[in-house]
Amino acid sequence: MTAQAPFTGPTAGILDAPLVPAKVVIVDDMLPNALLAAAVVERLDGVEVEVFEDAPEALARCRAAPPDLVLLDYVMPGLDGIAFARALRDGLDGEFVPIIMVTGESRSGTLAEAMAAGATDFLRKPWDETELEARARNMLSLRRSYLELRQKTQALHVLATTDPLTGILNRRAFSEAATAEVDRVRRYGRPASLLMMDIDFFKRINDGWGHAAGDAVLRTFADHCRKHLRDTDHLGRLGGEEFAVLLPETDAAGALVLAERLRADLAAVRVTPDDGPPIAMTVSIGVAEAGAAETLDGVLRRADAALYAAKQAGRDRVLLADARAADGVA
Ligand code: GH3
Ligand code: MG
Repeated sequence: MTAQAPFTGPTAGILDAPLVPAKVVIVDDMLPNALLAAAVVERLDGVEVEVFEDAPEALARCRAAPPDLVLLDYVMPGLDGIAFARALRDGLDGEFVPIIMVTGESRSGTLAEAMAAGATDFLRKPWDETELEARARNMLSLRRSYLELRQKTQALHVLATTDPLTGILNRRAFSEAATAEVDRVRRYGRPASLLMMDIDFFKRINDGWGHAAGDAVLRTFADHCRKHLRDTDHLGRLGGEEFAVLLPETDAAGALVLAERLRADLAAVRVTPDDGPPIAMTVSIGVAEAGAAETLDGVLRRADAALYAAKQAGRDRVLLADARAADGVA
């Protein structure tokens, strides 16, 4: 099984990703031209320039690691500026990388053609140094605004889908992911199972050791589950001390094995808050395999009933839901 990455903060690694140095790629089959332009662009603060004489090689580089700006010659043998711009735009999956098309071509329509192919700006040869510098600065600032906006959008997405205490999916994000999997069961006949998990006598932990210790137990519980699950499994906190896992491509037998392993290993875990003795916990788990025509609500209801039965039977145990209910049999 592949362990999922531990939670280190809701937006860690997104908002603090560095935006400098800015990478500028210059593509021109005439090396002296490219070097002249490089000398000008390198004057800008925090800029690193890479020069390419070979357009296909430059395109491969830009697709593998999108730069922050491309200065592109219009007329080149093999792959010209228009074809390059088009191929780059199509290969970036919506990512915005500004392109300044550089050309001595004075034919009318060249500008419109370059823009239609994906160029953001345009510079006529022979170019003026201050004009090149100003256009490069503008395009880099546009790219920076784009990257900042993208980071903030990604961070907002994480905040909207993550439970802040544990870092796993919140109820809404879990429901969305689980609904998609249950739909796959109906459409393609693939198996999927659901675990409903509830920590036993959690109220006693809160009452005995305080809310902060209770929170530490919840975090440890989520980390423990994360470690036992695959990247393709969906783990969510439905609220309080109730958690759920949707296991794609897993039938009831497989889900029972996993649930039993989670339960048994968790009973051996100890949470050690700063100023208290180690705290042990147990969990009760209800397991249900999605029926061929069932909705997520139906699977959740059956798994919940099995969880309730596990609590009634003494807690710290795994019970399988009644499969007949999934077929509409009362
Ligand atoms: P059972 O074995 O039947 O599940 O008993 P229980 O005590 O675990 O269940 P009960 O539903 O009675 O208590 C759940 C408690 O969880 C009550 C509530 O105050 C607490 N709780 C809910 N959300 C949080 C949270 O985010 N942090 C902490 N520390 N406690 C929480
Ligand atoms: Mg409980």
